[in-house]
Amino acid sequence: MGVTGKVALITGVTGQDGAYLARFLLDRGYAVHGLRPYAATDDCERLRGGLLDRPGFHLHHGDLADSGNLIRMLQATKPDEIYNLGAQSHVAVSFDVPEQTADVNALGTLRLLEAIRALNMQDKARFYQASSSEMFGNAPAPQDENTPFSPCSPYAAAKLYAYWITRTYRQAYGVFACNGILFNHESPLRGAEFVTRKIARAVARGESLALGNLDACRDWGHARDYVRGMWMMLQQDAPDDFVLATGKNHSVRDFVVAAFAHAGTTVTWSGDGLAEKGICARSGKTLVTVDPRFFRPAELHSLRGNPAKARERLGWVPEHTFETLVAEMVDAEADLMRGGRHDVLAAE
Ligand code: NAP
Ligand code: G4F
Repeated sequence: MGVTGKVALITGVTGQDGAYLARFLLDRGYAVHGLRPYAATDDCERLRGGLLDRPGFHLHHGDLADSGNLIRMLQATKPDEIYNLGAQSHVAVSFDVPEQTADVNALGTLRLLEAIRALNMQDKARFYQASSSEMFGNAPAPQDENTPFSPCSPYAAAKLYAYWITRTYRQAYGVFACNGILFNHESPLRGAEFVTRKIARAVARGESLALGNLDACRDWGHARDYVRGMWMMLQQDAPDDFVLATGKNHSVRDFVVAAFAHAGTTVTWSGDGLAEKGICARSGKTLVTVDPRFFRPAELHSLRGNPAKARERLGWVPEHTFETLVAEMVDAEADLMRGGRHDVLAAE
C-alpha cells in the first residue's frame, strides 16, 4: 500500500500511456498493479529504467480477453482506481484484424465492467475508459463532448461500443465510470508504427521516409499531459466524460517539416499525390516519398478537439506544445542511436 493508501490497476501497462501513468501514480504514493497480456518477446521495454523495480509496482499477466483472469485480478488487488488502457490501438491494423480488435477493445471493456459488477465493487472502484477521438470520424472540427460520433474504422467502432457500455454501467449500476475522449498523444515511448515516432526515428537516423496520407491533420499532444488528465477525471465528485486535446492541429506534412527543421534540415515539396516528394533544400536529396501501402481503406481527415470542459471542470491544461513534443521525440531518437534509452523516468 502506498502513502496515499490507494491502489490502482492498469490494463495495458506495457504501452505508452501505461508507462507514463504508472510513473505518475507511483510518484503520488499509489500502489500500482499493471496487467500485461502474455507476449513471447520482450514487452517490458517501456517499464525499464526504474519502474519495474520500483517499490509499489507489481506486474501481472492479465488479458482483456479472459473474464476469469480479470475477476481474479480484481479480487487479488482490490483497486480503488481502474484504468482500462489495454487495447489493439493501431487504427490501420484494425482493418486487418477487426474481430480481434472488437474482442479486446469492445468486449474487453465489457468484461472488466462485468467483473466490477459481479464482485459488487461499484462502491469502491472508480473506472477510467480510454476512449478515443477516432470515434468522431469525419465530424467537422473542433470536436467536443457533444459532437455526434461517426466512426470510420473497426478500431473506432469497437471503441464506441466501449464508450457506450461504460456510460451504461455508470447509469444502470452506479459505477463511477468516466470516458476520457483523448485526441492523439505522443512521446518518445510511442509505438514505432505510429506516424510521429516513425518520422522522428527517420529524421534522427538520417534515413528517407515512405509515408501515406500527408494531408491528414491530427491534434497532437504529449502523453505525459494526458495521463495527468485521466487521473484528474477519477478525482472528481461525480463521474463524467471529458475530451482531452490541445485545440490545435497540424498535418502529417507539418510534422515532417518540424522534425527535419529541429535537426537543421529544410524540406521543400514537389509533385502531387503519389508523386509528391519532400526534398532537402540544401542537398536536393529525396527525404520523403508517398507509398500507397500506408493509405487506409477509410481515412479520418482532420481531428481538432475542444478541451474547454476539461479546462473548466478539471483545471486540466496541457503543458507541452507541438514544437516541444516534436523536439523531444527527435532528440530522444538521437539519444537512442547513441546507445541511450527512452526512459519514462526521464526529467520532465
Ligand atoms: P499502446 O502503446 O498500443 O498500449 C496498449 C496496451 O494494451 C499495450 O500494453 C498492449 O500490450 C495492451 N494490450 C493489447 N491487447 C491486450 C489484451 N488483450 N489485454 C490486455 N492488454 C492488452 O497504446 P497507448 O497509446 O498507450 O494508448 C492507451 C489506450 O488509450 C489504448 O486503449 C488506446 O486505444 C487509447 N487511446 C490512445 C490514444 C493515443 O493517441 N495514444 C488516443 C486515444 C485513445 P502489448 O503491447 O503487449 O500488445
Ligand atoms: O499515427 P497514426 O497511426 O494515429 P491515428 O490513426 O490517428 O490513431 C492514434 O490516435 C487515435 C486518437 O485519435 C487513437 F485512438 C489511436 O489508438 C492511435 O493512438 O496516424 C495518424 C495519421 C493518419 O491519418 C494516417 O493515415 O497519419 C497518417 N499517416 C500517414 N502516413 C500514417 C502514415 N500513419 C501511420 N501509422 N504510418 C504512416 O506511414
